Amino acid sequence: MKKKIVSALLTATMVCGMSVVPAVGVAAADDTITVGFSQVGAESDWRTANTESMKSTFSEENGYELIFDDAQQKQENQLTAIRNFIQQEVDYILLAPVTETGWDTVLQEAKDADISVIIVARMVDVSDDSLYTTWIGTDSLLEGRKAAEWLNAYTTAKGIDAKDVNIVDIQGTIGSTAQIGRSKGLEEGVDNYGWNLLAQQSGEFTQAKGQEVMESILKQSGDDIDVVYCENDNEAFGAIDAIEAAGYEVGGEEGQILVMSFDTTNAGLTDTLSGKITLDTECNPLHGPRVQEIIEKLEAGEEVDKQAYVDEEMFAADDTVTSIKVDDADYEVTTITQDIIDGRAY
Ligand code: GZL
Ligand code: ZN
Repeated sequence: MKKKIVSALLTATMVCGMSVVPAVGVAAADDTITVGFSQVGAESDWRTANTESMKSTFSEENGYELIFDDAQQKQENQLTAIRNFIQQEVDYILLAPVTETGWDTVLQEAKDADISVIIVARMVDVSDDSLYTTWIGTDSLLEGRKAAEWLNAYTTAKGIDAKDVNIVDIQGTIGSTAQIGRSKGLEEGVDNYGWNLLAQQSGEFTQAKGQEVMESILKQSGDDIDVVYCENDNEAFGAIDAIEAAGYEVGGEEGQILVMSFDTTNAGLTDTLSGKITLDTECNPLHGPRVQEIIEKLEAGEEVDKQAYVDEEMFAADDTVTSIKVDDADYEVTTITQDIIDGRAY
């Protein structure tokens, strides 16, 4: 536990636009930085990679003491964890919020205790954004829009009329940033291109729930389904099992059910290579190094941006579509190979 540095007022003098911050009166302190991390749970491969990235970054040898809490996807457990971190007077609180709302009170308590809160991966919807220092995340709405543009380009290239595209949306945890953004991206595509949205139901980002939801929707309208839009890879694994168990084939060809997914985990890209998943849109879980960069800046008294996005790619089973456009920006669609999978960090 780093003793609270009693630092005299750091005076910043502006010299031609660059702030020079002399360290004045900073008492010596044991320099271990204590970080309390409230993690959503362990619901997906993406989450496992995210946890691993944080644990390997905030290690003892790197000068940190990490207090890790797995909330099993329950907000009340995250609230308890954050209050424990405040009690333990940690130096920083990292929060991966299970859903966007319900954080104002506990973040006010952290602010009153003068503890910086860094939001990771998903976003919080709070009345006053001074309740957190910064947010490291991924742009889930852009991810959804990219996937929808790909679907339009893919069906157009295959000569499929939009009104013949019947889609099932297996949503993520309702109210989480990733679900809100990915669902919205698809819904905009439905409005723009005229696809039919047959069903939307939450698969809670897990394989088991994804399979269960897919089974029930297949019973109702199996023969009508052309596309299943899974809001993460683990839902896709479950949906594929259900589709195949019901006697249908997954894939991008005529008569098959086309599966789209998000996260580009190792297992997800392996299914893309085999053609079971036709498009996997990346969502990068490796937030550890970026959060560490932020903490080091804060420790040095530097300003940090309120939001930092990471770049994300798209991987497809074939080269029917090689690039798409969202808001005048071009995004490459990479045909997946085993070499690419072998060369990735997760
Ligand atoms: C994305 C993250 C999502 C992943 C899922 O930022 O919140 O939660 O896409 C995970 O795999 O469960
Ligand atoms: Zn993302």
